[in-house]
Amino acid sequence: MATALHNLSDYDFDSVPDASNMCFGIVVAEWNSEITGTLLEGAVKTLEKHGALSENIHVKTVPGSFELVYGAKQMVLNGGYDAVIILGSVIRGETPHFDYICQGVTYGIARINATQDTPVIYGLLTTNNLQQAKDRAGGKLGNKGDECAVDAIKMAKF
Ligand code: DLZ
Repeated sequence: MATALHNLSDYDFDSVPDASNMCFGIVVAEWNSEITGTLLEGAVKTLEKHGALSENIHVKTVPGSFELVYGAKQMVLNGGYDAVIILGSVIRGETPHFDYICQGVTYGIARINATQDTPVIYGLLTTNNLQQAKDRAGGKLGNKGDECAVDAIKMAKF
């Protein structure tokens, strides 16, 4: 489970299906945009590396991670996507706000996955500080965006 034991950008290239006929929706949170922008870059680059066409990758932004659930739901209900990816970064502060946002997003996305037919990939970084987020957004532990792209292709094929 610990990302410290696993680089988020490492995977077996040949195990990933061809994505050239697939269409993806990505919802990105604007909060902590330094982090979420890098997650987005990784996700798009990895989808394209596996054949996805740029015109078949549709990106929408929402203000914060809490809004990712609404964004994903709209994409699932209206978009005709093979898979949807959510990308956000929640960094622990001094109040319990962190826990409420993380729980809300996690349950919300799980609920969409349990009730709808389009897979939603969970790219929410939930870290204790900014450095931990940087480590997972193109830093020493790879890029969660890469991992989400690979998972989106595999789930689209599923
Ligand atoms: C309010 C808030 C706080 C304190 N922290 C974060 C954060 O670290 N990451 C994030 O994506 N969003 C944060 N937000 C904003 C909430 O997700 C949400 O946008 C607002 O509460 C409005 O619904």
